[in-house]
Amino acid sequence: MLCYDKIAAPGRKLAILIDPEKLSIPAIISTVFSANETGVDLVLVGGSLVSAKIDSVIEVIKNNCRIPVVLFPGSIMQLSNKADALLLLSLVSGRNPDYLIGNHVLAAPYIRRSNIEVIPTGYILVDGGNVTSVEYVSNTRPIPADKTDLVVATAMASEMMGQKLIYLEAGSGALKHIPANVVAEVKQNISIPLMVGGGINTYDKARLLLDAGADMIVVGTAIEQNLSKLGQIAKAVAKY
Ligand code: 1GP
Repeated sequence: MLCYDKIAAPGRKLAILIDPEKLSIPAIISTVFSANETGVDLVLVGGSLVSAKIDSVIEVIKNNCRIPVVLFPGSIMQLSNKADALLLLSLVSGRNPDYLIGNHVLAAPYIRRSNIEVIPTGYILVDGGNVTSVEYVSNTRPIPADKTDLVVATAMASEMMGQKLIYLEAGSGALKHIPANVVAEVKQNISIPLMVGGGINTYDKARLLLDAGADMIVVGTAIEQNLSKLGQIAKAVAKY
């Protein structure tokens, strides 16, 4: 099954984010075991800094679980042909051409040769109450969280331009997750799947955003800090 079909399948889904620079290999193995037990649907791998060990991290993950592994690259230095799929992120909330198309041009021949499944993704950064790595590194401004109309229009434009997935991002470690009303409005105005991440660190927040219409939520920092949180958050995704 293609990773995209998994994301687009009906029902609530949970992805975890593993940043190779933030977790040791033993910690990654523990995380993956826990992900297996809690029914995690997808493992995203990526981060803001260059990781020399991205290939080996993906191999470790794949050797310890059967959950699809999807690249979530912070830069072209985080590509790998070991993963099952690639979120080809276009940072459509920003106006930095490198993150809209420039890096994609540089990476396209490598991506084509690697034969990896490509998922074109409209990546929308919304203000989460603090300056996150993605804002700083991409040198773009997030959309203010109360400008729901701008977030919705950005998501609509992404779909019209051919993106197959929308990722609403408050940024890793965001103080405030994407507001539920923003998730709901975006969901009502697009027909492609919706992923939501950034600052989701409790069952209640996960539940709120899934109830609002997120097809898949992404959790990173919470489980980096306390792996036992994964079980709690996963309950919000329990298949009804
Ligand atoms: C970051 O959306 C992901 O790109 C996950 O965010 O680390 O805050 O869970 P957190």
